[in-house]
Amino acid sequence: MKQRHCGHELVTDRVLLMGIVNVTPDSFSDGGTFDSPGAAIDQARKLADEGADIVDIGGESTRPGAELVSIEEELSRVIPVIKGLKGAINAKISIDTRKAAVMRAAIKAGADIINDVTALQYEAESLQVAANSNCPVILMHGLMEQGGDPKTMQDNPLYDDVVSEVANSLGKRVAVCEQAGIARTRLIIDPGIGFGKTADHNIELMAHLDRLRELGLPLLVGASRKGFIGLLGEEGDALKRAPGSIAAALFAVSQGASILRVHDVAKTRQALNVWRALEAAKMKS
Ligand code: PT1
Repeated sequence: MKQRHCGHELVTDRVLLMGIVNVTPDSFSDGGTFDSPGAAIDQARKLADEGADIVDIGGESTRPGAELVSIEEELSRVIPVIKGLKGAINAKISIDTRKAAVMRAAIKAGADIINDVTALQYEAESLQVAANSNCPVILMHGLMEQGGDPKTMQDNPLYDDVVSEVANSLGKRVAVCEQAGIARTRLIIDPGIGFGKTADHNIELMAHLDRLRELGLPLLVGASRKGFIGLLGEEGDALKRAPGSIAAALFAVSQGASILRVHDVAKTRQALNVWRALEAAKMKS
């Protein structure tokens, strides 16, 4: 088995599960059930009890077509949740935001990890906020070059070679981060499945995750319940996409992914345990 951790502080040879906690009224896959701090805290606790290594707290939906939210609104959604979870769960807390002020406040409230779907490009200040913290940072590819905003990112995503372009773009962001004083051992890369990508682009990226692994950093993959799973699995209802999501998760791990961002933590862990045991038995014989 290839080493996944690259000397990284967060990642070991055990695949980490990041459980998704949307603190948004318009969330695509949980119907806005978690739009109050209490409900989001309960959901995060449930995911931690299911064995999530990380809970990812997001107050701004970045799914295709989503509307912008103000800093004040985003802060009022996520900060009470982070404060309510700090010290109350075993899982680490990541803040899913592209706003520097939200990162700063979240870290102060107890967030352990920065997860930015714009790879710290949405606001100039974000690089410094990340550099001044000690947090691991997830750098996701999201087609910022073509004005990547959730509202328009799916309008007409174009690539000559999606795998090379995502790898090059992430490689550049890694270099910028290192120059800004963010140690390489804090960086995690993510192809950004569904962000400015057609289903074919997503499939191409999933099939060539090994090319992203060449950057020598831990790889996070978030495919859970997304549109391309619905397409391949022929399931229009995002809430019914756990089986397809788990298939994608296992495939991603077989291609070297270290962290999986998922809705269904217990189900994914069960699948991973069975798959890993069988793989280990195969290696021995
Ligand atoms: C992700 C991710 C994320 N995804 C990271 N953070 C979302 N690091 C939010 C669809 O096609 O993959 N990595 N934060 C959710 N975004 C989407 C995108 C949800 C596309 C749904 C789709 O259905």
